[in-house]
Amino acid sequence: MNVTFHAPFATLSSGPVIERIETMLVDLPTIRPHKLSVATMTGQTLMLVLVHCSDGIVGIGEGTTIGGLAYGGESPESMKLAIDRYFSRVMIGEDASRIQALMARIGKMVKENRFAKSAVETALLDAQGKRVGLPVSELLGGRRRDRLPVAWTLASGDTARDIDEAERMLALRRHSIFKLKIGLRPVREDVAHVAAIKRALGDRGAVRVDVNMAWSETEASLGIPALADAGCELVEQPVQSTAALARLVRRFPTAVMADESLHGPESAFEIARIQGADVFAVKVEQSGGPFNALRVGAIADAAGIELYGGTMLEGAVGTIISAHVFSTFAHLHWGTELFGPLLLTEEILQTPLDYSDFSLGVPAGPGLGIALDVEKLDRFTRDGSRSITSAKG
Ligand code: MUC
Ligand code: MG
Repeated sequence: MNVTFHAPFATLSSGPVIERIETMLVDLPTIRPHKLSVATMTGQTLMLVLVHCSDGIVGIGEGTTIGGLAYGGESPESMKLAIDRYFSRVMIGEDASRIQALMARIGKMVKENRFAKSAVETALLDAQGKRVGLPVSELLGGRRRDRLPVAWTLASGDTARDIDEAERMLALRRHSIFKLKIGLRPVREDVAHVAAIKRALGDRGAVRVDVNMAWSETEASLGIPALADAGCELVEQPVQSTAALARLVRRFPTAVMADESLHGPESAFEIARIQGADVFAVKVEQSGGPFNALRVGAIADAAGIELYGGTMLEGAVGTIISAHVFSTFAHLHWGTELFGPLLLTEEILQTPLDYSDFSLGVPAGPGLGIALDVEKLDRFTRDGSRSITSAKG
């Protein structure tokens, strides 16, 4: 009898290695000004990262913020710098197929920088999916759904214009769930704005609001019951403080959702521990990448907290990695808001995403299942922003 003995910690044969990392900033206009309480956006900057591997496969990832640094500690420019200068030196020459191990190594050398990590992890997953011929959703445990409901955000700043926009979305059968951005005006004016939109839409459209932390706890105490009376079904991040959010959850029956308070698994655990939200807006970038977004989802499930698939108003790449992640969630009670590419004037994919029947199709091809339109990207890439880092420096 032949018996083969294996060394207990023998390393497996090495897979394809990372040869080059390319980054660029792509500036795209929005179809109209997008007014949030933290910023008014007239354009969006995508930080794209391309991971070139020795087997000829290239993985794509995206990092996107809202209003530059208005929403958090990272900007597209800071992500690009972090990847060019610090991530690359950890990644180049490493096995591209050992994604979790590589992300752990990066985590030792690079603290924080959740959005940049998310972009890089996305690119590695895209490459691995292309390599093994599977959609990223299958690498993440397997999709449970092929389509995701998609909300649209009404944020023109004008009630009549928002109603027109909602009517257009309903007629196109693109969206029937509407998230209204409020918090810039006095509470009473905001409530009147929400009530007017809900009155116009009736049962044809669901109405939710996102306050983006603009209210004090006192304002929220006034606003939440008035919004509920107006027919609003969900209030997202009305206040900044996690403790105040938890108090509001206890005081009002209306569903209250955490967004900015969530920064990945540890914060998810902390909010779950204090029963500080009814719903989590899971965002892949805010979570620190696809794997951490899955962990946030698992914590929510264990705590009985409902889930919503959030967006950082990403372009196509960031939107589709989110779609792959959200397609695997056991429960997705509140649907998603993966409409980012529809807010941009330019199509950057060879084949546009499938937005129809009030939902987004999760691509079925290998990796992310999308292909960039390179000519279009070249046209919108910020001058001098494209850089390539390789072993030669
Ligand atoms: C946020 O705070 O949720 C999501 C939709 C939108 O219009 O803004 C984002 C950010
Ligand atoms: Mg939000």
